[in-house]
Amino acid sequence: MTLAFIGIGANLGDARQAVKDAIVCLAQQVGITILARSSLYRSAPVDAGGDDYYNAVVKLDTSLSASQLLCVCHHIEDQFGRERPFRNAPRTLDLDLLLFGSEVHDNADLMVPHPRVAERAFTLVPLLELDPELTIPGLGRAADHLARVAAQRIDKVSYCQCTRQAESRLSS
Ligand code: PH2
Ligand code: MG
Ligand code: MG
Repeated sequence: MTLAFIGIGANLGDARQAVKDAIVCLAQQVGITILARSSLYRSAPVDAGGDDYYNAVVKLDTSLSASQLLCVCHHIEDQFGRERPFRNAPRTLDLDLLLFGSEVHDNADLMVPHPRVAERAFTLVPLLELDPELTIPGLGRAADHLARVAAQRIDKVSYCQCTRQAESRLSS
């Protein structure tokens, strides 16, 4: 069994709902046990256009290999209607294999750790929420990379919109 982290992102269609549904979908896969999920975050697009993204990270235990897990991720992206018209195009769902135990893979089909995992607040911040002591193979302590992403806008949002609406009704 291997401990892995998957980054989830979406900024097309009902992106907020897609991130939540993707976690349910991952949890239903054979060979995957979700151990924890980060908060839901809203973030400004990095190296990309379109609307703000919704992002989250899940921590899971898996009996799959890294390439099998990536294959499951791509299959789920397809089920969510993912299209790839150009690099970093707005997307209905993006599932990125961020970390797979201590494994390092560096080939065109499989790059783990994700090459930009420590350069982006939308992956680094939720990862650190799940494990403040996390180390990234080849990069050391994840927390040491936070300063580099400090200028990237990212805000924690509630998973449940209805609760917030109810709260604001009560307080008004
Ligand atoms: N994904 C990208 C490119 N830029 N920006 C944000 N905020 N969130 C993302 O998930 C994201 C991005 C490519 O996968
Ligand atoms: Mg991505
Ligand atoms: Mg991707």
